[in-house]
Amino acid sequence: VTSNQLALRLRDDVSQALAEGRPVLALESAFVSHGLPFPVNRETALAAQNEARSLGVVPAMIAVLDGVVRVGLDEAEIERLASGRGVVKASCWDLGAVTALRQTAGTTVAATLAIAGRLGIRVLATGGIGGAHPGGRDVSADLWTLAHTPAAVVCSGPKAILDLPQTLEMLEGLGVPVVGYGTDELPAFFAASSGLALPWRVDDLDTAAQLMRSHWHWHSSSVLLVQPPDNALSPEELREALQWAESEARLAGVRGRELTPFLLARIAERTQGRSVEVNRRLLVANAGLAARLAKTLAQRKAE
Ligand code: PSU
Ligand code: MN
Repeated sequence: VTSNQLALRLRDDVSQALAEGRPVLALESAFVSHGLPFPVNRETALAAQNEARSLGVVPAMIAVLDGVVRVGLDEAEIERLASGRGVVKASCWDLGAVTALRQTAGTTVAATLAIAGRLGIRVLATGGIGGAHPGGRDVSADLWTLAHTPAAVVCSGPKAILDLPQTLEMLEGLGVPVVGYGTDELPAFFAASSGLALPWRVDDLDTAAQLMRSHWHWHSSSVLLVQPPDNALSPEELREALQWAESEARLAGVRGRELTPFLLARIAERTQGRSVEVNRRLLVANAGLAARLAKTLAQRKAE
């Protein structure tokens, strides 16, 4: 489907699945263009897609290619995002510009959610969402977009580089439920736990789907379904790497959309790639959980 005016193109398998009410899983693409190093980024993207397909769910990685909003990518297109050359990172405030100016962009959770939401794709998987950075001056657009888009976002919590208590408080204030999948504690992306108690926990997908349907009936925000990584960094290793990364960012004066990629890259350096391995595994695991959730939601709808 191509609409010149809207510069939107859905892959055939995605538009067919949507038309027939079969489950579709949205995948963000900023982790490919800006989150992980090459070639782990490409392999992770392909593994996440395969995970969804093996569960009978159509993966729809969302990105902007030459100014066209694309929903569902093939290998060559993922390769292009992964190579990083001439690829920008687009959040919500960039969306109009990257399309009008014919740019190529990996989309953040916020931008991906905005697009998926408009198309009626209700489940999105990512590694970790953005949130409030320490110091309070930088807050990700992810939070505000979650606040007004009815979707399920499966992740391993907010990224460990954030002020987690503040991010959780903001999610509460914005009316975005954070639900532990088999956990009582907020996972912290690279770490299995943050020490922060979650308001709610579910242990099966039927209950998760029920919770979401009820939530969306009364409110139009996203629900975060969170699960910890199974190969987390130790708290000490993470704390040390994080402190170093933050001081490097301060020294280099990095800010704005560069900050998250900069911190992730420094942490990868400091942990000799162990953080990359955690990130890779949790992205694939989250795609798997999200795909099973998408199936459960589609079944319940059909009932
Ligand atoms: N998850 C990952 N790696 C990433 C991201 C998420 O495992 O790189 C990206 C997401 O796209 C998220 C973004 O929306 O980082 C947050 O960026 P910012 O803080 O600039 O909003
Ligand atoms: Mn930011």
